Amino acid sequence: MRLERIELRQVRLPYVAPFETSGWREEGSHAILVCLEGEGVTAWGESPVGANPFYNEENYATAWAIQQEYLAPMLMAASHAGKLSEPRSVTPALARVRGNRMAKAGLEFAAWDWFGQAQGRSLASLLGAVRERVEVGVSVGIQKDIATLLQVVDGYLAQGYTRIKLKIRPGWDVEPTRAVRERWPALRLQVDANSIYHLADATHLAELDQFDLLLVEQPLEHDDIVDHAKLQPQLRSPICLDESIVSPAHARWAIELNACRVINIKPSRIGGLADSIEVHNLAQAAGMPVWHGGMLETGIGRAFSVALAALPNFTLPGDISANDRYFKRDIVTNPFTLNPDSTLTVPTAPGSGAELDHDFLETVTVARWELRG
Ligand code: SMG
Ligand code: MG
Repeated sequence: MRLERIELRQVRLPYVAPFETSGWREEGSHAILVCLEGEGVTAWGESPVGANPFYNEENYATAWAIQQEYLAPMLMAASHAGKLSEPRSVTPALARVRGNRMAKAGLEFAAWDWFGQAQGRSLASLLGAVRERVEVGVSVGIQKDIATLLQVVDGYLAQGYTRIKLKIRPGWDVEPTRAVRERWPALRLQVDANSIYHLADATHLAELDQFDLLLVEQPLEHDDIVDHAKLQPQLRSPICLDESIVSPAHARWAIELNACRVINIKPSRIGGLADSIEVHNLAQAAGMPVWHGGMLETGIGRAFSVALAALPNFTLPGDISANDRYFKRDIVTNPFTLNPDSTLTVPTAPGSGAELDHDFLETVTVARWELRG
């Protein structure tokens, strides 16, 4: 891959409804899109960073700065040094920068799109996908009361989604989960705490065991593995780690310490698709299922999620809903729509398969920057 130009764009794209978790509320996407151009190929990736550094330590402003100051110049230099012969060369080329994984992921995703297009191969086939459709569900944010929650869940079930995740926090955990479970006894249901509890809350968290949950996601601190290993034996529900698993090494540590029974893979949190495949493979070797999380990606990032989720050990439904669950109008002309069996169809076109709506993208771009090689 010999790059001639790298472009970054900040977008602002309102959600159909605000999304509220245990620690923050977001009104719309603040994603940074990355465009790579070279050898006649134009490729796109996405860093699905948020408005604030409340999910992890990154936000749109940190990613924007690190990409301009370090990552884009490093990628350009590696490309001109002939060091980018395959998409897996991107991660080592950016390794000198610590952390900042979402910032890196946008560039890494775009490189996979570039190689897919250049080789006439779909992203799914490059990644080693084994499925043509992937099972998906919806992550439901914290609502103002239980009646509203039941209405919102009912709406998603009516659309055909068959797995629901509830965001929980102290004061909005056992009762909303009970209400949903009582109303839909057979629903595939799970909860996500986004790191709001502490090990001392173990007895309280064990109350969730009565609801036959698929998993309890990231109950404890965002960078913890050890306390989760102490919590898991106190719960019947499987613990799933999200925030804590930022690299293949973190996945190995969690597996070795029995800190979880399931891993949520978000390639943006892990810094790219190459390391996400590593996490997938480590979990598979340990007999641990994984599923694909979501960062409310635009249509660009969503195409990468659907392709990755088609790998064999993604055996639980992903937080990868159809584009219209997030945006009234997305920045792609080929949004994903939900199949009647609660799946999305894996794209087969070369590269990621996302087709940009260039005119609409212009209207939602709030900043742009470019580097020429
Ligand atoms: O993309 O549908 C989606 C959202 C899935 O709940 C979701 N993501 O911790 O898993 C998670 C949260 C993080 C959201 S950050 C705004
Ligand atoms: Mg989560």
